[in-house]
Amino acid sequence: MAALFGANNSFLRPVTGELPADKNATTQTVLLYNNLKKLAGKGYMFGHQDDLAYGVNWRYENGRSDVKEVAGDYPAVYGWELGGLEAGAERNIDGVPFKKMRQFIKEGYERGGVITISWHARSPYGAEKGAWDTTHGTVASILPGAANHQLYRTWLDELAKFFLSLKGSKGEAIPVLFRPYHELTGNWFWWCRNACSAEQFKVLWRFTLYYLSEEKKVHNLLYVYNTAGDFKTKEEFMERYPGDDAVDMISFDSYQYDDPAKSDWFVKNTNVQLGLMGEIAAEKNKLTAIGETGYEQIPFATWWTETLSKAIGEHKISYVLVWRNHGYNQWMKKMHYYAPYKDHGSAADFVKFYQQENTLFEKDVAREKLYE
Ligand code: BMA
Repeated sequence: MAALFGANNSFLRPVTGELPADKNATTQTVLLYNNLKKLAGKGYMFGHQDDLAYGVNWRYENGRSDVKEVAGDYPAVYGWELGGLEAGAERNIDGVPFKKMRQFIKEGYERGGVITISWHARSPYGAEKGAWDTTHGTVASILPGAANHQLYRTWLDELAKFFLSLKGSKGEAIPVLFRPYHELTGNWFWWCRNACSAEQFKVLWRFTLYYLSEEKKVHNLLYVYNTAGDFKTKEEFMERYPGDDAVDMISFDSYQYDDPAKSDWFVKNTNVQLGLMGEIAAEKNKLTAIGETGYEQIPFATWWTETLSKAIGEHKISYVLVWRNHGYNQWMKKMHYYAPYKDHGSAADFVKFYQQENTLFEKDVAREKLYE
């Protein structure tokens, strides 16, 4: 987009282009928002959670990425996770030090990639269950006027500090697709459908946006509404939608659990859901994405071109992100990964997926100059 700036200061927001939910969003954030709208017509970006931090059988080695070792290119979208930051932890819920995360975010952004951040915030009650404590009415307790509201503000203070510390080489704030309270239609987190009313959820969302942008002056966020993969109608998808003025992107998470050799359920269902979401997005002029997906361990050699690619089909979305490559997970007692690594059984098919015209990796998005 040919941006016009209000003054001779590149950090001021452009006076042309549509503004996102945060009307004081920074220049680069507004540019990203507008550029993503155009990019969706060309293809969808591939994203991977924690891509630069670790992979199957390695941890914290400069420049490494399982995706790059297979495809020869980094993902276009980097997913990161803030769970634990609200409580002042030095490492997130999956052991990633926030200091390193900040550096990885900068690296990805400087190469032209897109950053998205989720937040498995701990419930103030269930220390052990963390985000997965659904028994205490946590949402009601943190809303304005309620017992834990001041505590909630301190959580957002920690997040604000982190967001404001994300700086590019010219000192500009790095834009982030912030996806809080993800899978909100599920029944496993304290912000899910079974643990709060639709009204409470909307207030939580709107307060969060207000507090971060107005009180903490965080202006580098685009807000991503994200349901679980369980909706069958537009009404179900939208039941807890906090409002057009509070959301920039709509999305859902959906994983493959059955065997794609025996069932095409994932392909069909995802297609239908993308259709429903696409209609809403067109009506409301919002961006769209599959916030998380994957087939754990990818035990199907052609999952990328035969399943995922078909599941997305001709739908115009901004990105699809696969979850993290933890490797062997002691707690789960199994291998936990969603992107292929070198010599993995689906690696050859992933290269084909990479070569498809409509899949965008880092080199593709670098050419698009999403922040200019
Ligand atoms: C889940 C698993 C967990 C992890 C959580 C938050 O899907 O990967 O191991 O702690 O996401 O990242």
